Amino acid sequence: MRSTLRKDLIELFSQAGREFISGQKISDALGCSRTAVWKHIEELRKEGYEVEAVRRKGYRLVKKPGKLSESEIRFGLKTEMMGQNLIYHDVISSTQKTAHELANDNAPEGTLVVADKQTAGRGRMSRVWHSQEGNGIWMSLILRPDIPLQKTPQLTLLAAVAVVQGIEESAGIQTDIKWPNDILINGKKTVGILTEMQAEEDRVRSIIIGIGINVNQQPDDFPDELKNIATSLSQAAGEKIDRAGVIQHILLCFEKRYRDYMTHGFTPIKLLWESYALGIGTNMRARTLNGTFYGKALGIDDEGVLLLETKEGMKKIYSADIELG
Ligand code: BT5
Repeated sequence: MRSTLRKDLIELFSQAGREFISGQKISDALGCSRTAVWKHIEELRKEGYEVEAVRRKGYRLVKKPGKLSESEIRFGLKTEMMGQNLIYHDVISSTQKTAHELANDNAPEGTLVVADKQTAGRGRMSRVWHSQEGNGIWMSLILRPDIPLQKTPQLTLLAAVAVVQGIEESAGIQTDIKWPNDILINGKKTVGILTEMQAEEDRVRSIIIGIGINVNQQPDDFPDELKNIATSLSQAAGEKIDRAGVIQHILLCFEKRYRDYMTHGFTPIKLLWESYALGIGTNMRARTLNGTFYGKALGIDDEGVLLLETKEGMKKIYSADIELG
C-alpha cells in the first residue's frame, strides 16, 4: 500500500474516534475504489490494527498496534524533514549499518532507519548494545550539515538535548545528560547515542546519529551485566510508554534544535545542554584511550569538548567514559 494513503486512512479513523465511517466516505476521501479501501484495511489489520466492520455502518478503528510499525511512526509525525524518509524493519542487524549504506547511496538528510530489534546493535568502540525486540527504540538519523570535521561532536550534544526534550514532551519524564553520549534516569543509563560520520578530505559528507532508548523494559528484560546500570522510561513512569509517540517528539525536537544550530550556531544548543547536564562543576574520572584523568569538570568548550581541570593542568577530553563523583 502506498504509505501516504495508509497515513491518510489512519488519520481518517483517528479523526472519527469511536464513530463508524462508511466505505463510501473513505473511498471519496482517499480517491480510490471501495474495493481498494477494503484492501487497505486488510493491510492495516496485518500490521496489527483492529478495525471493526459493521454492515451499513462502515468501519471504525478499535485499537492501534502495540507493535512498532511504519504507519504508527508516520501517523502524527509533524516534522518537515526529520524522519520523512522513513525505513522501518522489524529486525535488522544494526540501524547504524543500514543508515551508513543509505547515506552512501545519497539518501536525503533526515532519513531515519528504525528497527524493533537489532541483532548486532553496537555502542562506541564496537561494544555491544543490547537491543531486544518489542520494547526499545533503536534508530539512526542521517544528517548532512556543511560543517568542518572538528565540529561533529557538537551534533552528539545536540542529539542529547533533542532526546531529553522529546522524552519530556512525550512521556513527561525528566532525564539527565552525562557527557558525552549517555542519558540517565536516577543515575542509570536509559539512552545511548552513537555519532559516526562519513567524510571527504576535511568536510563532512554525512553524520549518522544512532539513538538507542530503553522504553518498556522491566528489570528482568536486561541481561545480568546491565541490571544494575540500565533502566527504562516505563520503569520511571510506572506505565507502558507509546514508542511511536516518543520517536515523533524526538524527531520534532531534533528538527527545531538542528534549525537553531544551522542558523545561530552552537551557542543556543550549548546553553540548553548545560541545563540538562550532570556533573559540571564537580569531580569526575574520565577514562580515555590515552589514559585516565581525574579532575573537576569545568564545562564544555565551543566545540563540545569536555574541559577537565586536573592536578597537571587543564585537559581537553574529546571522548571518554565518565565516572561521576
Ligand atoms: C552507546 O555506546 O551508548 C551508544 C549506543 C547506541 C545504540 C544505538 S541503537 C540504534 C543505533 N544502531 C546501533 O547499532 N547503535 C545505535 P557506549 O557509550 O559505548 O555504551 C555501551 C555500553 O552501554 C555497553 O558496553 C553496556 O555497558 C551498556 N549497554 C548496552 N546496551 C545497553 C542498553 N540497552 N541500555 C543501557 N546500557 C546498555
